[in-house]
Amino acid sequence: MSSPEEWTHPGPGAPPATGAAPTAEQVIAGLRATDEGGADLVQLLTPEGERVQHPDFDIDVTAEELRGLYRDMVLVRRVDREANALQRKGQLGIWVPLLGQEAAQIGSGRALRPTDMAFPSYREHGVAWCRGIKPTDLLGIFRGTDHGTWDPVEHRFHPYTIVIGNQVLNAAGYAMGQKFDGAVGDADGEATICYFGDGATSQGDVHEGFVWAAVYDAPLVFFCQNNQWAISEPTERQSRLPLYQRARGYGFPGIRVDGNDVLATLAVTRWALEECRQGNGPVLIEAFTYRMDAHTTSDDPSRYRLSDELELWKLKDPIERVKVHLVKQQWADQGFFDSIEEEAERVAVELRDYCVNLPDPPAGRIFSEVYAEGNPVLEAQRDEFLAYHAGFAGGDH
Ligand SMILES: Cc1ncc(C[n+]2csc(CCOP(=O)(O)OP(=O)(O)O)c2C)c(N)n1
Ligand SMILES: [Mg+2]
Repeated sequence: MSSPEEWTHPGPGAPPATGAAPTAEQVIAGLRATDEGGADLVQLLTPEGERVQHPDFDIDVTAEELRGLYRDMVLVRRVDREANALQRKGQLGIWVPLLGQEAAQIGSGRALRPTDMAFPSYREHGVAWCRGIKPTDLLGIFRGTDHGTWDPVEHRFHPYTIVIGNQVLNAAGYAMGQKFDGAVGDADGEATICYFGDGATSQGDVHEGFVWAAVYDAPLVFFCQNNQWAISEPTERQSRLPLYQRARGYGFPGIRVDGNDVLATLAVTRWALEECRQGNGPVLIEAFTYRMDAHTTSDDPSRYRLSDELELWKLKDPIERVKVHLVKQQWADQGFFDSIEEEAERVAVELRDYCVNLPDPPAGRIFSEVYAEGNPVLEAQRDEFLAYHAGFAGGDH
């Protein structure tokens, strides 16, 4: 077997996928990234910017809506690049890039209604944008001045979760609550979306979340961003079959969408959320995409993947195809593109200024929101810590 599609879609007479381990050379060459996601991939906008039809998941978007999606993607990419640069300048402790995953995040994020709930992992800066969280509010966690700045109830966006797959359990419980509260069952129903990666699908928490959501018909969209890598581990080390097909074993639908296609992602996520609102959840979406940058700023992907893989995925860039389509349709002119660039620059300047001026929190802050009520052991630790700090020039910091 030579191609990843053959590993995962064996033809008649071929050995079953479970027996078809890729060779070391295939893994190192990153061949999986050269395919288009297989026959079942839902796509509405090709990498060349051509609009294609799909029998089940079509969508009508106006010129204004598409310009809006383009603006979202350009701005979150600019935020991402700026934050990455701020880490390089020593202004952030770490940054988790979203580069390449803008369409997966904006397409799904814009499918949500204000009443829906979202559970992110740690890379969902684009979804945060769609939930009305200011880019500056993302910085405190990565500068180490805050545990999480936004109000999860107000924004209906849970704090970032670093423990891989753990938010799937939180989301399953939340969605079961929506069901028990009777918030599900018609077009006005509520739904929950939960974001996790391809690597997370190997975690026990994700399996448990799938089981609970399935047997309680929870209104939960499992949104897996298959960006082909879990730090240095390729998807071949997570599964012997395409991830969306896992859903079948749990008894709910699984769909693979082109995660670099904002229209297809919007259409599929809207459909999945609607299914959940009506009480037909859960649904698994596998957004087939690519992590174009390092796992985090602490990672060096040149140690484990070849640059030709990245070059191939650059041809499938999620923003470029929308730009090409807007131009072809004459839905946007140069003035529009220039104005978005100017806006992106303003957002970046604001982000920089905010970051370098973020005050250090008082030393006792890390003790203040651990328990709802007083705790003598923690208070003793806090007092000792504060006394230690007071021994330095500058005191509290
Ligand atoms: C329970 C747990 N195990 C290990 C880690 C270390 N870790 C952080 S990110 C990561 C890879 C996750 O890959 P994936 O789920 O594909 O998400 P991506 O980072 O690609 O978005 C691992 C193993 C962790 N944070 N939590
Ligand atoms: Mg991944």
